[in-house]
Amino acid sequence: MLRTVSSHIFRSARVVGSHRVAIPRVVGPRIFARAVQLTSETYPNLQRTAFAKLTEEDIAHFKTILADSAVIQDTDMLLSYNEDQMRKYRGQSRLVLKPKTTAQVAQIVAHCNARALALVPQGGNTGLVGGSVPVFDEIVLSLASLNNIRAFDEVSGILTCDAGVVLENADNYLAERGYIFPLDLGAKGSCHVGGTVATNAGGLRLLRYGSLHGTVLGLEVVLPDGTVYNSLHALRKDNTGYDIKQLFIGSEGTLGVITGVSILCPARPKAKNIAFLGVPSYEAVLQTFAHARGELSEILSAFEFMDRRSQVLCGEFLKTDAHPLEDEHPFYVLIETSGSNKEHDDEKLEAFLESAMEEGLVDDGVLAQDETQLRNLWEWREGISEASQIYGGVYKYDVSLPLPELYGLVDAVNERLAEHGLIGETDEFPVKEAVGYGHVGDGNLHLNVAVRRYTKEVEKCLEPFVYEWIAEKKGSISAEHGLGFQKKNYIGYSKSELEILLMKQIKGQYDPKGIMNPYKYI
Ligand code: FAD
Ligand code: 2HG
Ligand code: ZN
Repeated sequence: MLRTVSSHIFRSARVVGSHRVAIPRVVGPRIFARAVQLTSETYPNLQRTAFAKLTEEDIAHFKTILADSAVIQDTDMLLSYNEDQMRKYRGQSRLVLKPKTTAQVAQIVAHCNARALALVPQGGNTGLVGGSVPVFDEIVLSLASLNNIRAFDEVSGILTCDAGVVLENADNYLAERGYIFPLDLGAKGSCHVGGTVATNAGGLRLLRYGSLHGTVLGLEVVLPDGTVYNSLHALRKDNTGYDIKQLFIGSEGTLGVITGVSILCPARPKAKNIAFLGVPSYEAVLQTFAHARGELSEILSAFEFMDRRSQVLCGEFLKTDAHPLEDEHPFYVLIETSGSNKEHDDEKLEAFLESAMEEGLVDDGVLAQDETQLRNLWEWREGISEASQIYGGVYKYDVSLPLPELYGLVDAVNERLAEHGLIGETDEFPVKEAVGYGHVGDGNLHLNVAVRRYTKEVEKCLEPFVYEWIAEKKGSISAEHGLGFQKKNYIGYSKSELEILLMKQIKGQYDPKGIMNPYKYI
């Protein structure tokens, strides 16, 4: 049974553990009736840059570096490397290369640079801005086979691993040693450590452990000319000159191929609690957050919010109508605490919940009592990302906004879609639903517009409207997913001309031929 804090505090609680439904963790081969449209057809004005075309001699050369099985040309096998997670973008690559060592990556990249062949580094292909798949015929350089743990220091907690280690595998490895990976996200079963560094992913624990710009201590990167940059010395303090590794964190494969990562991992918390709460308004979500920060302070490890519509969508995805809270609420909040003393944490959390109820911030809620319930409650938050896609497609906007303005974007978009007659319950409307949720603790909203089909009309209705709205409120058009293909034309809404110029200079310096992940970023 889920535990109510006390009967007078929480009006209802539902048993969720007994019918636990698992979110598919691994993004596997996708079987869908409708083919994804080629990106070059969706955007017919886009021109292929004059990169070289792949020849039989190139293939023969790659086969001198890699085993034949790591040189993939089979059309069926190429499909999943060409299509993105949202089934929105499709490239036309005719070649996937799967190196197992940094030396092989370096040889491949050097050859591509000499020949002016364009490349797309690819991790778990879970990125949400179309950055991980080719646009035209770029070669896909998959890091999936570069997947060994290199070292772990049980005193300092510093992990050094290959870029292609799956995030969940890294975390499981650390769990056995009493440590935790400082980043967690819904795609953990598929995304790579290197991919998360390349995107500077934020995720569910940023509130507690901070950004990868702080936790990543060193990187190994194959630069666009094939040189290997290595800063895997893993020192916590090093003030000798520019911090070069920072450039690659969040560079989305445009400056080099990350092949190794060393990262500082915290001790795994011994005690964990999850409270799943129903709250009456967005204003109450914010007040609950402020209250939680004050009352829970050092044990608060996540504070996530979800609107009602996102929960309906998630129920459809999870194929259950047994929501953790029986009654409907306009908003929901998931609070996680992590600490070293269960009794202490329980006491603190209960005191916090009691006062939040008394102040009318929270109407209802449940607490997980065991690991299964804990995971189950998380699924109603983590599942929304994939749930948003079940009708056919999704337009995703991952934005930073001042907290008081955050949810206003969801209302504004719903109104605009209604005004344009694009949203409705029946099939004639391309848009099914626009939902809002996200990492309140980080000021990060996820606006997901669930569509039955991708259409130019919907895209034009949403863009640049969404970006203009964000710029007006002095927010950022990408909080954590990056720019990729989707946002490359809109960076000016969040960065000044000078900043963009400086970025272009850096790109030109590292990759003068522009072979690394072209048509993306800037
Ligand atoms: P890919 O998708 O393969 O690549 C992403 C980008 O990085 C591409 O531009 C690619 O070229 C580049 N890249 C990949 N590997 C390398 C490398 N080794 N060297 C150089 N460049 C490389 N993001 C968040 O920030 N927070 C979340 O909470 C979150 N939750 C998610 C939940 C789900 C269900 C899904 C599907 C995605 C989620 N994401 C989230 C998106 C997030 O960007 C990715 O999951 C993750 O960071 C990408 O890792 P990946 O290995 O799949 O990289
Ligand atoms: C999350 O926080 C991820 O769940 C994914 O960043 C968000 O799918 C999304 O839009
Ligand atoms: Zn997120």
